[in-house]
Amino acid sequence: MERTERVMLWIGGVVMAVFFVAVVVLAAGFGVDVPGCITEMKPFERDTLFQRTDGRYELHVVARMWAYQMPPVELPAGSEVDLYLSSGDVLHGFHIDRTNVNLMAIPGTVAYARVRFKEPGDYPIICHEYCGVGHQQMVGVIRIVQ
Ligand SMILES: [Cu+2]
Repeated sequence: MERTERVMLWIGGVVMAVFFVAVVVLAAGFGVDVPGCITEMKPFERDTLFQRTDGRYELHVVARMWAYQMPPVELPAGSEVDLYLSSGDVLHGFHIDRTNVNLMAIPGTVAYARVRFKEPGDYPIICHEYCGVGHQQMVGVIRIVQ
């Protein structure tokens, strides 16, 4: 092996190590979390919102052509929401603007994400997966108040 090849292999290894450390630091230090798909929970048919503890809520949303079936959501700033998403018909998207929540509503499964709403205001929800002729009307909102 030539010296240049060895040097390039070392540089590649160091760059990969730096990226790995960056991913670990972001995941542990900044709470970056990858949304998951829950396999042990049966898909639900009804939307619900309830308070689990002080400042912590659980929201169940059912996506159907062409609306999100969800209760009116008005929560205080600083609330942490465990979000469970299911689909009643076809594939839908679920993106909450100004957050990192970006889920797929897949029929027969439940998607999960946890989000904290720090700032008051309206957080629009949009479908980012083409789901039929009414796709562009598929919106919702989460209202956060002081
Ligand atoms: Cu859609």
